[in-house]
Parts: sequence; structure tokens; C-alpha cells
Amino acid sequence: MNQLKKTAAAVLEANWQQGFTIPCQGLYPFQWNWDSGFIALGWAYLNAERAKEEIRSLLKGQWSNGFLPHIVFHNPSDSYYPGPEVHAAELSPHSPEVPTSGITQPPVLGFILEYIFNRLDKDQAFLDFIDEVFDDVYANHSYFYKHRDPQQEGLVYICHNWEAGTDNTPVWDFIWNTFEVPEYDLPRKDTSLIDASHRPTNAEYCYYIHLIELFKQWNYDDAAIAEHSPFLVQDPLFNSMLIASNNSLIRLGTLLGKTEQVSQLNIWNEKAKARFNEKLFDPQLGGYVYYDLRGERLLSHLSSSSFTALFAEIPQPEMADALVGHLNGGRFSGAQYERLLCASFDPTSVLFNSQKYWRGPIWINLNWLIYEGLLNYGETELAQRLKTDTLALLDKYGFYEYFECDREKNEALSQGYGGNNFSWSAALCLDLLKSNQ
Ligand code: 9WN
Repeated sequence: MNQLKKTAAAVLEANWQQGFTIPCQGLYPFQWNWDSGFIALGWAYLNAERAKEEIRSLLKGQWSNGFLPHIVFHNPSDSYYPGPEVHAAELSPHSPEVPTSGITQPPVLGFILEYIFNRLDKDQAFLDFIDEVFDDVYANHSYFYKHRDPQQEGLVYICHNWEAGTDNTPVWDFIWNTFEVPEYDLPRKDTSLIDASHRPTNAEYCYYIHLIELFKQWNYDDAAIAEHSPFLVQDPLFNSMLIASNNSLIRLGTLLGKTEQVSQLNIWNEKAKARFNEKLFDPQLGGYVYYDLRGERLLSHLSSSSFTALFAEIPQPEMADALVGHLNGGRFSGAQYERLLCASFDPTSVLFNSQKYWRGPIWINLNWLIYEGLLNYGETELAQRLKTDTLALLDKYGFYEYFECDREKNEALSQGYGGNNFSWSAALCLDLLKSNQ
């Protein structure tokens, strides 16, 4: 076991909390939805039972309508804001016994189950586990297509920036411009734990909290949210994750003889892929962008989310070529490869900020998704470059939450950005390392 692997394992071990893994001590002291998916994949290399427990624990937070919240508050902690009392999910008649949030996150569970199954050489015991949880994961997909696609077009919306996972991407600035919010008293904890200049501003947090306050007024009722929420966006990352999970559930369901679900998943998926290409691809930019359902307009900006369609095998060849061009000597790498892959937002935009959270820095989960996506399209050389960049960052700085993409600036730095000993950075490092061993 090399040193990087050992350190990655130690990070997961330290963040394990009897049944689930926190993303980061202090900063994120609960169980997060998409984090847990990536973390479970990491556990598959160390202890497959923990991978199962991680997923079972997340599903304890599932609502009776299939909704899967972005945080499950299994344990009390006062190091995070907003906690369970702010989210007040009990206002919904569907919420479970354990306290949860009332917003969701990118649905990664479907493809994570398949990745773990493949990484475990198609282990029968893990297939039995997939059989155990398949219907719950399917119910989550069913929830999305039933409640998050008002025009029944195959694309689902998110109603909160935290649902995107890419919390403060500059794309949301264009939504915040469309409405006003009160100045909330914000007992934030994050800005006293890490450098505040690397986190979203208080002005942005007022929008985040205001949306939650609105959803509470509507008791988290999906129909009310679809009708009134000022934030209603079709996000390329979120929809790519759902489609990739559909792909996986179709293959796994076929193995398990789930004929009815498989045929429904195929119906959703064909429609979704066609609409995704038709609606979210901006030919001028040569990439996938965002659609603001409330404002009925495209938000034409490239971000690392734009490339995740490759992971879900959505792009047709010419679209894939355009995406690859941005990473291979184009605006994300720079002509001389002066940028490490992959910035979370278009580095040539005036809105880019190389240190601020989702406005520019590199995130390991997005790199992993893009790496796997490039492999799907036979782009092995570029995939290798991305992997080398990613492992070099982890090796030099450790398992930070996000990283500087500018090669020159990196020379002078001695650490990454955000939280340290961050679980998905460690978990996905283990997966990236597998082919090096
Ligand atoms: C809000 C846990 C989560 C990640 C998100 C990341 C950050 C939370 C926050 O941390 O968001 O969900 O408080 O900033 O943006 O992607 O899941 O690691």
C-alpha cells in the first residue's frame, strides 16, 4: 500500500461515525447525500460492509414519497449552520423519523452501486445488497420524474443552489438578480472554521436561507414549489447524474430480473437523453449549459458541470468533440496547459475566481466524473492527464476540499482550499489509484 493510499484510508477511518461517514470534521458534521455515494465507493476498497452501511444509513433519511434529502442529521452537532431546526423537514407529511433537510442533491446512488459491484469483481454478496436497496433507489428516480418535471419533458429541475452540489457557481448570480431577500441574521460557523474568502458571501447565504424559508411556508409541497419557487433550474450536472444512475439501474435491474422497473427506466432515459442534447447544448459555446425554467432562458456559461454529460454517455460524437476541445488546449486547460484540470467554472470568464469554492477551484469529485466520462468516449490520453493532475494535487497538498487550478500559483502554495481531510477527496483518490497498482 503506498503512502497516498494509506493516508486516504486514514481520512475515511477518522471520519467514520458508526454507520456513516461525515464529509469533514467540524465543517460538515452530518451525513451528506452525494458525498456518501462517493465515500461508499472508497469504502469498497477498504471494507465492503462499511460501503453497505453508508448507503443503508443514507436511505434511513428517505421520505415516504421517494425523496432523498441532502443531509441526514443522525447525530446532534452545533458546528454547522443551518442545522435541522432551520430545515424543519417535519413540516412535510412525507418526512421520516430521523431529522433531515428538505432539499436534495445530485442522485449518484444508482451508478455508485454499479461501480462498487464492478470494482468488487461482480461479487454475489454485493449483488444481494443491490437487490435489497434497488426499490428504494428506483423510488427516488420515480420521485424526480413525477414531481420535478412539470412539463414532462424528461429533464428534472432543482429548486435550490444546495441541490446542485455546486453551491455558489456564478451561474446562480443570474437567478439571485431576479428577486430580493431580507437580510437574515446568519449564525454561520463555516467562516470561522476556514478562510471566509474561500466561502460564499453573507449576501449569497441570505438567498440560500430565504429559499428554505419559502419551502417551509409551503410545507415542502412539490406542487407549490414548482408553481412559486423563484429558483427553478435544469442543471446539466444534476440531470447527468440522474441519467447515469438510470443507465446503471437499467443494467443492474436487468441482472436482478426487475422487468417492470427496467422498462420504465428505459422510457425515462430515452426521453431524458434526447431532451438534454436538444435543450441544454449551446452550439455557440460548444457545451452544455443551464436552463432557467422560471425565466424561460438558457444561462449560457460553461462550468465543470458541463462536462459531466460524458459520464452519462449523453453527447453525440460532435458534441463530445466540442467538450474535449475545451479541456485539451481550450479554455479550461489554456493553450499551453497553464491550468490544471479541471476548473469548476470557465477560467476565461470575468466571473471566474480561482480560490472561491465553486467559482473556479478544482473539485475531486468533478474530476473523477470527467475522468470516467472521457474514458467512456475513448479519450484515454486526456483522461490520463486529468488523473495525473488530480493525483499530483492530492499528493502535494493532502485531501483538501478544493484546489487552485493555475499551475504557476500552485508552485507558491503549500495547501489546498476549504476543509482538510475531506472524505470524498480521499475516497475517490482510492478509486483513481486502482489502475496504478
Ligand atoms: C451545503 C458536504 C457538502 C457538499 C457540497 C458542498 C458543500 C454544503 C455547505 O459541502 O455544501 O450542502 O454547507 O457548503 O458544496 O457539494 O456536498 O461536503
